[in-house]
Amino acid sequence: MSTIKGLVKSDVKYDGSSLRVAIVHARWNKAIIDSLVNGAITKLKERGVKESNIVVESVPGSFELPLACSRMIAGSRIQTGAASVTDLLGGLNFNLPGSRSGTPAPPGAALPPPNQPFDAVIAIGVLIKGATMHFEYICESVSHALMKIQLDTGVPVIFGVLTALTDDQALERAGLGRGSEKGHNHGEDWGLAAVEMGSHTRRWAEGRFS
Ligand code: RBF
Repeated sequence: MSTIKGLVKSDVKYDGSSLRVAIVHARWNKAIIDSLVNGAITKLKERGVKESNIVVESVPGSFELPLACSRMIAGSRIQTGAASVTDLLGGLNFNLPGSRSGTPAPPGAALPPPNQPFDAVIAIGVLIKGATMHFEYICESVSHALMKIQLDTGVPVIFGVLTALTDDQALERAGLGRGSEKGHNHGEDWGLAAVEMGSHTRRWAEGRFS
C-alpha cells in the first residue's frame, strides 16, 4: 500500500559543484553514524560537491554538535576574511599564516588556499533512549540549539540527529535494519537537503526567487 508519509523528492537536481559543505558527526553509536555519514557524502558527491569542498569533523557526542557547528561556520568565515567582530569575539584562533588573529606569520610563509565559507553544515548524531532522562535532555537542547545556529548565522544546518527509542529504530533509519527490511539511509536525504538548502540560500541572498 502506498503511504502519504515522508519526503517528496524534488523535481530539481540541485547543482552542488560550487558549494562547500561541512559534516560534523558525533561518535556515540559509531556503526550507525558511519553509515549515515557515508550516505550523506555519497549524495553530496552525486550532486557535484567536490571532495575538497567536503569537510568532516567529529565530536564525542551529540551534545557537542551545536558548538562544533557554530564554531566551524565562524571559522570558515574567518578563513575567507569575511569574519565579523562577533566571529572574532567568539575566541577563534587558528594561527594560520595570514589570518587576522594569532601569531603573525613569518615572512615568506605560504598562505593557505582561499576557502569559501560553508554553504551548509550537516550535524549527524544518533541518540538512543536509555534508562535515564539523558536522552530527553540532549534531544531537546541539541535540536533547539541547531535551529538557533542556522537562524542566527543564516547558514543551513541540516538536522541529522536520530532520536530513537530502540537500537532497531536507529539501525533502520541508517539502512542497517537487522530484519529482512534494511530501512532507508536518512544520511542520503541529509546530503541532498544540504545541497538544496545551500543553493536556495545563495539564490535568496542575491534577491532571486523562483
Ligand atoms: N551522545 C550521543 O550522541 N548519543 C547518545 O545516545 C548518548 N547517550 C548518552 C547517555 C548518557 C547517560 C550520557 C552521560 C551521555 C550520552 N551521550 C550520548 C553523550 C553526550 O552527547 C555528550 O557527549 C556527553 O554528555 C559529554 O558532554
